[in-house]
Amino acid sequence: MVYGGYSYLDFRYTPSEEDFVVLMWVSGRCKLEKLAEAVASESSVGTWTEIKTMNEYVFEHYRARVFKIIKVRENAGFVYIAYPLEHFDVKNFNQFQASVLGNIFGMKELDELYILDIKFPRKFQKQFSGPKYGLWGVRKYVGTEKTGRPHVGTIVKPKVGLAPEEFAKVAYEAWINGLDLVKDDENLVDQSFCKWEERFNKVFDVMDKAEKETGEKKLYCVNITDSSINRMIERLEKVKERGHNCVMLDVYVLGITALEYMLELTKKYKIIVHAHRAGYAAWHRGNFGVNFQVLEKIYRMFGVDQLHIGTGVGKMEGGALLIKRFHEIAEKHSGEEKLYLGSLDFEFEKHIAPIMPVASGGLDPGKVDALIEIHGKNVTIQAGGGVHGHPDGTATGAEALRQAAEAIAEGIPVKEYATSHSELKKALEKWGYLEPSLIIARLEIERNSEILNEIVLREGITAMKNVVWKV
Ligand code: RUB
Repeated sequence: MVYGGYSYLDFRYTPSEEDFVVLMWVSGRCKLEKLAEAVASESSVGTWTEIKTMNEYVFEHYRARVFKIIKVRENAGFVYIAYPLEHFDVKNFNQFQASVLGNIFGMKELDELYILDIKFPRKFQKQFSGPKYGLWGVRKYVGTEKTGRPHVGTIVKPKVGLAPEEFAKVAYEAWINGLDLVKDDENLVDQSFCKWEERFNKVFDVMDKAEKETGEKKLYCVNITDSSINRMIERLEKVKERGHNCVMLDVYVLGITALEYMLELTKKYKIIVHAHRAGYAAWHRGNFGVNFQVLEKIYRMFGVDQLHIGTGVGKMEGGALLIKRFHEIAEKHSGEEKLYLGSLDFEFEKHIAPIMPVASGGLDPGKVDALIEIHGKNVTIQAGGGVHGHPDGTATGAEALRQAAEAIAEGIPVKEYATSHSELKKALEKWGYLEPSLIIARLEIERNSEILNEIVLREGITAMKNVVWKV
């Protein structure tokens, strides 16, 4: 079988340590082999027809190789492609994206193209510096590296609309009542009713006050995201001038170029970067798309310090198994290949430190026990509605969330802790209690990985999405 005059199938090929390995789901209007060749060709050296300018050296050294195919139907299945390192620029993710995650999404013969996972060779990873703080740096800053309790935080709500003074009041109440972190929402930056500089100064003042009163270090993830690099730099300079140590970036909407630039500065200025992933799902959820685990690896390599990865129990997509995998990519050095999850094995270079996983979206204290089953204690638990929606308001909501974290640190079920902590009790009365056993049962289906694999091999990505990712 050939595409554009050349064959890209090479089932005897074993990827080398220096190859990128890409696992994808492909379906379309002709045989899977042909579709796989089309993708390999268009994403590496080829085009739709034979060309007189192709030579053996180019084909041998720079082409992609389809080294494995798992057919689910004649015209659909899982495709494994290896790309040689020499194909790509040095430290230029955009060029990698234009090749491997580029034209192929527009090819006529494809009905579905979903990039499940990418294994980045260690030599490629060496080009990136990773996070300056990461999980352990942030823990050290907040002072929790010994207790190991989860961090707790809130997103000031309403998302947008409060004036700087009102915003600062909410932040102060949250901090003095036990929260470690307060953040802007993804869509709050510099609107006329809440100008960035005024908000930042007011919140910084109350943060300072709260730190003195509580004796704890606090984080304010002030959103500096902007389509103008200059405006982001101006804000960063102001953050630095006041001696503040944390900013937030909407990393997906920024794109890699702006992100890389900003991370160089934040590392130089020793500022912690909280990464909100708003918009990632446009890539992650469709039939043509890229799974979040790919973005997550990139963000860790480039060096954000904390990253939203989903909850597994809250309002946003992603079941327990998938979110556990995202947690693994944030926290662990290496992980196993799991076909039923659509994931390849991974190993980070030593210097690419773990990042702090942020669980956020639809959380409240009653979900904390269940959440910990997925994430363990190395997690930042963030609740917006789940703090400000407490029957007695923000202050009591913050206390309740901190109590839930203390319960975890002491190894006491949140439900039990609530019997002697009225703030927590009221939160559970309002939102209920998610039994951790439900999540444990969901996680346990992994024990039957052979059965899960069988289902996925029989039904393809639909089973992955409906049976495994949503569980
Ligand atoms: C949280 C919220 C955040 C989500 C984003 O508010 O809306 O923006 O965490 O999702 P609330 P994700 O606590 O009131 O639900 O973290 O999955 O990217």
